[in-house]
Amino acid sequence: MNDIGNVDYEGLIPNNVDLAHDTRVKHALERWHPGYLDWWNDMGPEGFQEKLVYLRTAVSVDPKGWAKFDYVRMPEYKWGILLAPQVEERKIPFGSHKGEPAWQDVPGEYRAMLRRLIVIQGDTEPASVEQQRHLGNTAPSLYDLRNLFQVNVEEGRHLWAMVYLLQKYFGADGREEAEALLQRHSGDPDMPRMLGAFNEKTPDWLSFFMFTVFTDRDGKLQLEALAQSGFDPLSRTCRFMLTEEAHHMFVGETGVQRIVEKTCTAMKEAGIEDAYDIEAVRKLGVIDLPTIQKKANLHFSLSLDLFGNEISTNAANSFHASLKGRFREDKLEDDHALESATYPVLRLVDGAIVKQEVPALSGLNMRLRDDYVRDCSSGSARWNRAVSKHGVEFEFKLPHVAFNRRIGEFSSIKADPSGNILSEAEWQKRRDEFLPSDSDRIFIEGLMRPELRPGKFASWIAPPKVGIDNKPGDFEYVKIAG
Ligand code: BYC
Repeated sequence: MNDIGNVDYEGLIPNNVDLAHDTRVKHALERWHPGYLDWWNDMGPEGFQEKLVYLRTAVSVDPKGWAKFDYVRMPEYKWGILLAPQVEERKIPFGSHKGEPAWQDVPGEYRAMLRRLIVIQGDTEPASVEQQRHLGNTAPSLYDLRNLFQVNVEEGRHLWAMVYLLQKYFGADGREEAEALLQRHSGDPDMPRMLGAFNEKTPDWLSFFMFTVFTDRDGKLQLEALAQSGFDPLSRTCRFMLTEEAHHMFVGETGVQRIVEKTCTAMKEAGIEDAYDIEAVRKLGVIDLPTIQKKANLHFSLSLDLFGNEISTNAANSFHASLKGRFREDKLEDDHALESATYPVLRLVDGAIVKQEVPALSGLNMRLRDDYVRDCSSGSARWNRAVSKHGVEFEFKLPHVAFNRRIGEFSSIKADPSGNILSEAEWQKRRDEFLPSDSDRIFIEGLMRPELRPGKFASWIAPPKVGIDNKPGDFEYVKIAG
């Protein structure tokens, strides 16, 4: 199991964990598989299940050669169980077990805590597929349609990754949790997904791109933190998942960038200088920049909620237990125990937003969130470069962390995107300046018409600079007629 670079595709479930010799887990996964396929068919991409899609499949966990491109029907995708190669003699990098050999089995005392982390991670993966299931019907091109499906099948595989951990290491409770992951559904009033942002709708393609920029990036940061885990199978699983997460953010960042480019080009051609002349810009069949900013405000603020509360005993406990580390823990230079350290956190004190030093262990969610915010600014910088290249005066900005929050201290106040506290009445009056309004939604919905001819793109988005797998511009990424 240790150094397997290539994947065994012989059995029903491709894997590099020697499932063939692990009959208990193999049978458990085989029992779970039909329910998974039912879920995929019922809750996965609507309308394209029988189509051939040009997808990338992992065939090795070697970083240089792990992907193979070919036409596949999505329900026949090789989901599989893939872990990054084991690092020989890996030591736990943080927490009270720092320096001990990484655990190959679940430490009994941390069983419940570890299971909770794995279940929450697992719950987000199918949730995002559910949220995106109608988007195929309004795809702006075959290129984008294929990228959506690539993201979807990989989220499906990430669910497999968490289910494997549950079934291999958590016995009967793990099997129950694996079933429940298929029973909760995004937005279901009775059995919703566990975290707020995963019960929101992804109604249009701008939302999809923003989701992959901001919410998948939460995935990246959380996976980086779990990749540090003292529980080695979780660490190895997350390390492999991270290789796929990067592509999801690429889809989002370049998706928004292509929308911004199309808008700026159309504005310049029509001689429109004022980015806020929304009516004139919309008449060109493109999305005005202020509306794009409002979508970014919405998805950024929803994603901040995924980092939990400002002060969290859960986060402190899972760090102390060496289960969940910090972003790139192994690159940080401190004692990796944080027993006496402090960390500055923005808090609400007597109705004002102030920075306070708190015990570093309790502030770990915020530390991860700060790393996240820094990482997000690379996305908005990319869009701003596109705007300035076209000579348009406009700047995308990430809103303040107190803006539009539902989790944590700022959920009890209203703030504008600059972090000024507003009264409830003022918020109600100005809300549509900051977040997509009904009329913005109706306008965007009106643009969402499918463009499924090879090489063609909807009016509101520019073509990509290069094709997937270096394919030419008119490549048939999804065989619609076949
Ligand atoms: N919604 O102590 P606190 C991804 C709950 S995304 C609802 O601050 P903690 C992906 C919390 O559960 C990455 N409830 O929480 C992206 C707790 O409840 P209990 C997913 C929330 O535990 C795109 C209570 O409030 N992975 O991979 O420190 C596509 C107290 O809160 C929320 C992970 O998140 C919320 N937003 O932090 C596909 C990693 N926030 O237990 C995939 C695993 C908090 O008291 N999860 N609560 O009943 C964790 O590390 C932590 O659970 C959280 C929350 C960071 C999420």
